[in-house]
Amino acid sequence: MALREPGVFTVDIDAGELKGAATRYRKTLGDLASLYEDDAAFARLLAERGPDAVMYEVTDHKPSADPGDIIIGVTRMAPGKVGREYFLTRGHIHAKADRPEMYYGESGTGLMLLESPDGEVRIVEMRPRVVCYVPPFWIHRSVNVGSDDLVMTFAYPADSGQDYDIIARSGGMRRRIVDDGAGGWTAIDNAAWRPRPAAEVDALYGQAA
Ligand code: S6P
Ligand code: ZN
Repeated sequence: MALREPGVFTVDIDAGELKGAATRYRKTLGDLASLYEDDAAFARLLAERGPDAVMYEVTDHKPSADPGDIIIGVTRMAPGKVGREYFLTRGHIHAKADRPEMYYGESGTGLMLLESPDGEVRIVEMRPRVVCYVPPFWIHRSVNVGSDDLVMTFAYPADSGQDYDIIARSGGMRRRIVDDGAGGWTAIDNAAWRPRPAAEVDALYGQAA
């Protein structure tokens, strides 16, 4: 049997990347329209920084998409806010929804915002050396609530895939993470959020069979 060779990479905390990893993508301000509550604040930031401003960047090693294999990588997120809302990733549920993930805090302070298909919410505070286990079936989004880059290492099953549309279909995630007025953060209800139809929830959980 032809085995794969071991992979060796370096987590470059200052650069916020996995050195030696072959794949990389960036999400710019222009890519993230409609994720934030305050359209006017988003338009102002867009005018100020331009659509190509890098909001977050992922470097990863994807050896294959085989069941049982893993993808490992590093996410670096810039700090900042759109209006009162802290910078966030698009967020997703895994396309194979029963696939989990782990995140490890390297630098900066942030949150892992989690939402179950039936609308339960959990928030995990991330800082260096904190490991977050994202269980199967949880929608997950990272939020940078600090004033520096948030850098996290992650690993997840190689056949997971990502479904981004689940968040748009419900009018966003149920909670938004905003400035509490004292330099910290607080979670508020997203007024546009709609519960997922029972058939959609059942179809997701049906994937566990
Ligand atoms: C993939 C994993 C991370 C995110 C990355 C960017 O399952 O959770 O690699 O892709 O943190 O977030 P997003 O929501 O834009 O994929
Ligand atoms: Zn994921």
